[in-house]
Amino acid sequence: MLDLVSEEFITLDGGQLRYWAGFIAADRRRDLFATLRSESAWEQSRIRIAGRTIPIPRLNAWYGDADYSYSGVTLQTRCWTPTLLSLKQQVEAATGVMFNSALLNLYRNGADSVDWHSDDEPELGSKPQVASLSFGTVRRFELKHRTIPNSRYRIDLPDGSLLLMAGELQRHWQHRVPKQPGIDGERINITFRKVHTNT
Ligand SMILES: O=C(O)CCC(=O)C(=O)O
Repeated sequence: MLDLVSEEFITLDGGQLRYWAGFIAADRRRDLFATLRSESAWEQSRIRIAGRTIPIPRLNAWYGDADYSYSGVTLQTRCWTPTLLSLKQQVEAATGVMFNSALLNLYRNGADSVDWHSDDEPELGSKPQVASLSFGTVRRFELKHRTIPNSRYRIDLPDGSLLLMAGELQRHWQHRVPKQPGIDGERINITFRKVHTNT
């Protein structure tokens, strides 16, 4: 069956979001969540802050063709699973953007989060396009402009949604998934990226 999924364009000051609310068909979401949850090589990464090494508040896993590190965290690269490859192809067909890597995040409950950052590592190129696919519990996704005070945007990302961060968004904006006390359910997020290995 052909699923008709509508795309929404959200223009921010100096950046762009493209959003598909029901990108993954409703009858596939539960199975995909279960497969990603059980098949992925979840790791507890640690970062060094003020001389102390602390666990980050989520689990993650890195799949793809290239090594990757961010905020001092280096993740072991795993080979694509059939599930991830097929999701990557679906995302590429919708967005027209080719990816060679995926960072998976598992938020175990509302105490897990990712703090303000941009996906602007040099190996992602000058205008990184990052496609964010969500499964499971709805979590809030917030953006704030780096220099324009009070310039913020937020969106609740539901099960099966796809958000593409495009244009110069990573240069001008930061994003985060804040803690949401009271949320019990798990969420898996996949960010597909293009890592340039020869820069
Ligand atoms: O979980 C999300 O929606 C965002 C994840 C994220 O910001 C990242 O992996 O860089």
